[in-house]
Amino acid sequence: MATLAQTTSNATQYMDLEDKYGAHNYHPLPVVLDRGEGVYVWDVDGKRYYDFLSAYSAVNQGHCHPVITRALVDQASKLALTSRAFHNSSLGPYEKFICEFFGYDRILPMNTGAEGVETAIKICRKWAYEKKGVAENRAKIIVCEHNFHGRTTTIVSFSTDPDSKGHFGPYGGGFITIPYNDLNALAGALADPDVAGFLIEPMQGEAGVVVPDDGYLKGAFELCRKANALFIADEIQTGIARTGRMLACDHEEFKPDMLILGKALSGGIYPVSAVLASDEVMLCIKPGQHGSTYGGNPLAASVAVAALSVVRDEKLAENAQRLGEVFRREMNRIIAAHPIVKLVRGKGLLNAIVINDSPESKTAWNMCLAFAQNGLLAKPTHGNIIRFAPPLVITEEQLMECVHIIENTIQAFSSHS
Ligand code: IF1
Repeated sequence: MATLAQTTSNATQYMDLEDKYGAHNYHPLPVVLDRGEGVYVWDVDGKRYYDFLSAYSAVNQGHCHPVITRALVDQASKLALTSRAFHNSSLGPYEKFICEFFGYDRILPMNTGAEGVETAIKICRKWAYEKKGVAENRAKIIVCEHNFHGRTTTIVSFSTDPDSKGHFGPYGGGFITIPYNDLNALAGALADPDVAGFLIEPMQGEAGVVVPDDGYLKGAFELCRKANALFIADEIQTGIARTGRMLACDHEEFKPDMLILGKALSGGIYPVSAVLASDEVMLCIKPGQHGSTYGGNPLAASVAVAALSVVRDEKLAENAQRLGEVFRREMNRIIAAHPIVKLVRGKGLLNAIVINDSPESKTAWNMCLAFAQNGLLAKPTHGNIIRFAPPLVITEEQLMECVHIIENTIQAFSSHS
C-alpha cells in the first residue's frame, strides 16, 4: 500500500520519532501536520488539506481563530494559573457568561472531556444520596451501549468497546447499560428506585455518528423527570454548534439537568471542559469535595469566553445547519451513482458515510489515504465508517470543493474495485 509517508520527504522523520519514543496508543494517518488556519491545515512539506475531522469537533471555530488566539496570548501574558486557592479576575466573569449563555445556574470548570464526565458522575451520585435519598453506595447511573465518554478507569468500566475496556479492570460498578435509542429499555431501567441519572450522548460519535429517532431525547428526558433521575447530556462532541444548533438537545427543545461541555468550548486552543447544572444539583458539592489544579484557571476562562463569542457572533450553528443539509444532499447524490458507499447520516456538520464493505476490510482506511492525497483529511471509525466534520467556519464554496474531492476519490475507488 503506497502511503503518503513514502511520497513525502519530511514526514518520515517525525513519524519515526513518535514510533520510537511514543506510546503506541494511536494509529494515525501518515500525515504530519505543522500549521493550521480556518478550515485548512498544512503538513511539514507545505501540502494543504481541508480538515474534515476538526480534532474530533474541538476546532469548530476553525484552526487558530484570531479572536481566540488573541484571548489566549493576552491572558497568558498577564496571568495564566493561580489555582483555586485564590480567586482570579477571569473566572467569575466567565462563569456568569457561560451560565447565561446556556441558561444554567452554575458551572463547575474542569479541563478535559473525561474529567467533565467524571465530575458529572460525582455530582449526580452526591445529589442522589443527599437530595433523592438513595441509600449509601447504592446509586446507579444508566448508560447506553456503544457509548464513548472518555478513557478514565471509571468511564471505561461502563464502556462496551473491548478495546477501550479490555484488561483495564477491576472495573468500577454502579452503572446499568441499556440499548441506545430505546425508550422502553430506559423506562424499564428507571423503575429501579436507586437510579440517580441517565448519561447519554445526544448523537453517538465514536459509535459511528449514530442519530437517534426524532423525539427520543425529549422522551428520555421526560421519563427521567418522572422517575426523579437526572438527565445528563454529554455534549462534549455534539455541543457548541456542531449539529446545527448550539446544543444537540436544542433540536428537541429541552434543557438537560446536567450539561457536559468540552472540546470546542476552547475552539481547540486549550483543554477546557465544564459541567453546568441548577443550584439544587450543583450545590451538593461543598468545598474540598471536588476540583482540579487547572480547572477554572484564567487562561481557560478567557479562552472559553472568546470561543463561545465566536460561535455566537459568526452564527456557526446556523452555518452548520444549512451546510449540513447541502452536504448530505450532495452525498446522497454521490451514493446514488456509487454503491461502494452505503449511506450518509448525521446532523448539522457532524456526518458520516458507511462504506459498503465489512468493518475488517481496509476500504475505508484506504479511501481516507486517498482523500488525504487529494487534499482532504478524514478518519475511519469502526473499520467501515468515515466521519466528516469540517470546521463550522467553512463556506458553501469550500464545502462544494470538498464534495468534489470526495466524489472524485469515491469515483476512482468504484472504478478499480
Ligand atoms: C481520542 C471518539 C470522538 C467524546 C464524548 C467525552 C469525550 C469524548 C462524547 C472525552 C472524546 C474523542 C477522544 C478522541 C477520539 C474522540 C472520539 F472517536 F473516540 F469517540 F470524538 F468521536 N465524551 N472523544 O466524544 O473527551 O477526555 O478526550 O477530552 O483520541 O480518544 P476527552
